[in-house]
Amino acid sequence: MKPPMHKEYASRRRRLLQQLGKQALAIIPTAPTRLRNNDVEHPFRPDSDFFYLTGFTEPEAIALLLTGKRPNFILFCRERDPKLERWNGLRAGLEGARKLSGADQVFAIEEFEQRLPQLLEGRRRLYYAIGSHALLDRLLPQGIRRLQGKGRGGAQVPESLHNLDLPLHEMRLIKSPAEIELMRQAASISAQAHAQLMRWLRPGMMEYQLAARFEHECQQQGARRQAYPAIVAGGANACILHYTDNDCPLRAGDLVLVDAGGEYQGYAADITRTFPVNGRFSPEQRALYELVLQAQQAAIEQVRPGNPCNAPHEAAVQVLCRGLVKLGLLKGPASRQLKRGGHKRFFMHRTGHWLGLDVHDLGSYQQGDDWRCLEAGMVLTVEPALYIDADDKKVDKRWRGIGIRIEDDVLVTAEGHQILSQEAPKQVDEIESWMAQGQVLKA
Ligand SMILES: [Mn+2]
Repeated sequence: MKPPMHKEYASRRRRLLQQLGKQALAIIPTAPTRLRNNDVEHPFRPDSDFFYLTGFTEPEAIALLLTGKRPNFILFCRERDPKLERWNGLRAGLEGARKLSGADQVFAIEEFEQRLPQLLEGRRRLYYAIGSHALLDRLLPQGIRRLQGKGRGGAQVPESLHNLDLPLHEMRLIKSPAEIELMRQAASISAQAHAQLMRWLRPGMMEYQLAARFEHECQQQGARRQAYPAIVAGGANACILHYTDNDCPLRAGDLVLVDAGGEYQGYAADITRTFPVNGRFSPEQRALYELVLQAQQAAIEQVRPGNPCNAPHEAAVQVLCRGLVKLGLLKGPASRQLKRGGHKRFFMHRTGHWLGLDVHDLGSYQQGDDWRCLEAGMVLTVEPALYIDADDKKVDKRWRGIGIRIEDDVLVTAEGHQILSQEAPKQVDEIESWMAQGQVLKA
């Protein structure tokens, strides 16, 4: 991740603090490191909330935000250690971390336990996600007890515990111009990687080879991590929603569904394309594909400020029900199927989700009993699909084993919307001619 944009992070912290009330303290730890096997760790990725507020990317760090007084941003992190750094890589150290994060004070992480009671003193409201961090879950009650012990003279201990998720995740839901720029990059890099896969694919390749190639294309463009494990699903594997085995050969005559997105500077892309392994859709594949595409277009048209966030889903489901009746996959009339959710047999998930630092980004979908309304600066995926089970005896044989999903990343703008992932072809003709060019190149 790039050196942080100081002003941007400072303004996020300021806006969050404004919502926490007087004498509040928010404690935000970064993610713990996780062992993969024996002494090998999984690659570290900072916690999204922590990163959003600090821009600091090292493990073993805790941020404290305090309302009403200075210092109001205190960071605990690892000290420099030349011996360990020779083995495991450089650390920012306390001074480096102060410069990187803009913290008012920086202490060694080892001092956290000892300094905690003093930091809690005089704070009425404590914001912390209980149960999210084993060490803090143990240290916080201890720190409060120690403070109470010395408090016969009247030390102020926190009176109430609050969930930081609510104000913080509301903020994360509306992307700033700087965030939108990064998300544009993440989506563009990933969409281009999808396009490259289409041209590169040949029958007989393994699903995991496409996953590897996708990651390669992303990394070449600076998206160093994947936002989630890629789904590369040939033929009927596409009907498994979160298929990640990716270990089958891709056969001519089948479709392949690729749901993959790179992560750029912490921000996720989440894009799905479904295309024919041999470069040509069969009539059945084409009919279902056109229907999903039509549903996706209807859904995307509903993305604009003021519309309920469920509007894209409703539009997609309407198109799908009508189309499924027309193709004979559902019995009419379409309005009855729509009412009883007949489409759920073939389309069992929702049409999208928020997108941001997390691929399923945080923030509520409802306000009270109502769907919340879309606002400029939100980013969501639009991903209708159809999955016809290979063993579904109730449908004509020719449809069985076809799974199709088409997913784009869409920014809500003041005027309506903007598709961030449009560099990946999705019209039938466009895909076929683009793949044919690839076959010429290979010949
Ligand atoms: Mn998605």
